[in-house]
Amino acid sequence: MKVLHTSDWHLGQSFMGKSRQDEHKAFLKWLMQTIEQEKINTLIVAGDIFDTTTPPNYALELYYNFLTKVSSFCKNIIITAGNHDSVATLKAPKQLLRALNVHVITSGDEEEDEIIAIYDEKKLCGIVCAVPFLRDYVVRKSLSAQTMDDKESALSLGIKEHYKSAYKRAKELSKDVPIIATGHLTTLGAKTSESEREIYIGGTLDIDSNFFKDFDYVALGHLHINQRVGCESVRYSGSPIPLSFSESNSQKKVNIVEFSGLDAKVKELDIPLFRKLLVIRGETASVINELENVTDKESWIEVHIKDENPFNANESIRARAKELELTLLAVKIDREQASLNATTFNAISLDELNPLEVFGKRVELESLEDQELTKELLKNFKVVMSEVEAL
Ligand SMILES: [Mn+2]
Repeated sequence: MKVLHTSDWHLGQSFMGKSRQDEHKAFLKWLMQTIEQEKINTLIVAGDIFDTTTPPNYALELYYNFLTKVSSFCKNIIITAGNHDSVATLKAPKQLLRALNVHVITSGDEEEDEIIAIYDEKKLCGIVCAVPFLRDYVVRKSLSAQTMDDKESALSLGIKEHYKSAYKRAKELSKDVPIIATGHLTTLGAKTSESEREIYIGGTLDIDSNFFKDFDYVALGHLHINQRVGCESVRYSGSPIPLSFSESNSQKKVNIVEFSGLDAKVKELDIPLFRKLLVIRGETASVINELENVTDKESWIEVHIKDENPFNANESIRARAKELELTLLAVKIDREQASLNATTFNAISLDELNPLEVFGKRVELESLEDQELTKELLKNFKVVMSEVEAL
């Protein structure tokens, strides 16, 4: 059994108003060639296939065209839903895709069989416990009266039970072949980037790599940086393209996993970079100097400025970038400097803020005296935001 593990494609992402269509197209073409060349017989995509619950048509087209072509030479394709995916969107073509050897697991509820047997020439060679992003309603019910802390531990507990039961069912099928688990979650001690959305409100799961030690390989999604967690066989593949400027320096990879007996040997394979994201930091003069030296005009650029007068700096940097025909997507005030001047900090543009911060600024205008009320408003806004995102 030879497995290729990838995740977090985020097809259809609109990045500060820019489409990622060309990059995704190039990635899927590369992936298809890699699967063929490496003679992969099991492809695992561990969640966040699409960026939003209502992906644009071109993203759906990329997805279906890819699956149609790959299924002619890769006999087992396993797609699990992430927190960005709509269960309904992924589920709709489930039966149809089954005819192409594509297994789609969307919610992991009792109606979905997450245990997938992998055959090679009619011989059982592995089992995948295809666990998607586990939504609240699947892992815990009627916990509304409990406190946040209890909710969190109940959630961690529920998720752990879900994996234990999947492992048990896999082991009942065979004791001699490798058992792989998939997951879409944050494990303790893993590296995060700016583009992963918090999955569970205020929740940090009490799940570390040690919990997964029974599985022979764990194919994780959700975090966008390729990494091992704790041991060799528990890994995130990371996203195939940088999804935020904070990922601009991390080499994007897929993991190729080969087994000798139950032992997983993992090779990290570099994905070619199809478009550079560039972060330029410094004082106005040095930023402008660096902009003048950018040779790859296709790059997308974010600037962090250190300047006494950020408003003027913002204007002159944007004007120079325009003359140079560069794509400057955001100008921000250097974070260190921003926090130093916290009391006088004014955002120079919306680039600076996320929706929660915008709401925070709006609440500030009300000059509320009741601190608790302010806290409560922000918390509720966070809950509403996550519910909207989960639609
Ligand atoms: Mn993701």
